[in-house]
Amino acid sequence: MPANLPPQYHEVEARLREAKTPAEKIEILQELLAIIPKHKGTDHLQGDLKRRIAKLRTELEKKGGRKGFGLHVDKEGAGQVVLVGAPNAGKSSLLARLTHAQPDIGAYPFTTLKPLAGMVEFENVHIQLVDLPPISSEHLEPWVLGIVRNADLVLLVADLGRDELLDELEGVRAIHERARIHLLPAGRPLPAPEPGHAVKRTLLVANKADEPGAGDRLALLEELYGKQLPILAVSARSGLHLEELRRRLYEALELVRVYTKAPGKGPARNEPVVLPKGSTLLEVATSIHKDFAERLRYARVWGHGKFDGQKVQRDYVVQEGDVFEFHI
Ligand SMILES: Nc1nc2c(ncn2[C@@H]2O[C@H](COP(=O)(O)OP(=O)(O)OP(=O)(O)O)[C@@H](O)[C@H]2O)c(=O)[nH]1
Ligand SMILES: [Mg+2]
Repeated sequence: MPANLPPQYHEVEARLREAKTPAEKIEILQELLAIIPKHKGTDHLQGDLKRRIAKLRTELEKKGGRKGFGLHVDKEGAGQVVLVGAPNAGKSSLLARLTHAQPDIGAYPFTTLKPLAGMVEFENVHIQLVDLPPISSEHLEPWVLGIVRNADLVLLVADLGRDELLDELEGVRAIHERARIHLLPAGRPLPAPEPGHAVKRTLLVANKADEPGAGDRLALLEELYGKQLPILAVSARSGLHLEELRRRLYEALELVRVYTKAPGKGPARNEPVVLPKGSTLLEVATSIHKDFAERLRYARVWGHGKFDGQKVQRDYVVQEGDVFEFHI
């Protein structure tokens, strides 16, 4: 063993001997990995720690831990957004800042082992945000990409604190491309995917904008990625642009909010019906209740494009902020 290990290493290593469950051991091994200095002299030790982590993970999965790992995250709210990125980029920190979820956050890579969802509030809309294990060629479980494939929007998280951020981003994109998942810019029309391929609206979130040198790295990122993906610099630590991020999530999901009212009453402003842009009146009614949709004759609308109380039919394409009074 190399002699230049910091003293904490031996303290943490002592805890490893006490650890009982594979999950505890993984956690401690990850801490050790974070502590050791990264240079040629520790290559062997780093490799050894990584191998032990991988072995324990396999053990956990065989024990039926997989069930609890949730290979699928049920959709909730107005849309499902997934946090995707290299290890340690700050995905879990963003989840913690934007929702009430309480993920594990660590100063070392591979902290997150399973998906965790929380709800982001934007005005009166609830959007589901799902934290995932990192995307890395060192270790990647196939179900992670399965969840990405099923999501409505991808937040690709880059780490402005690291000089390697461009290589890491390329790595993450390459892994998706190999899995036939194409990360395309949010805010532009999505082409229809070829059979067997998936196209995902993507927003590039450049996290850790508070780190020294972040401005220069952001400039580089904008130069190389600015034409390919919309970029928003944020800091989960300082809170910079997190409110803007909430709005961008809503916009990128391409939704409309409409309201319902009973005759003679005001609209229920805190309970929007949220549907994809381009939805019709019939789809609004169906999302409320199927029977109701079948019996729908017409609605009166209060909104931007129409005069107040104008009658509209089932095929009317609803607009942001429309208020409907249904008649059956
Ligand atoms: N300076 C700074 N540090 C941050 C920021 N966001 C997260 N961090 C730190 O970065 C480290 C990694 O954060 P996590 O949120 O665990 O990162 P992750 O992407 O979930 O990591 P994995 O689960 O390993 O993929 C922690 O030490 C965080 O405190 C930020 O905006 N600025
Ligand atoms: Mg994490």
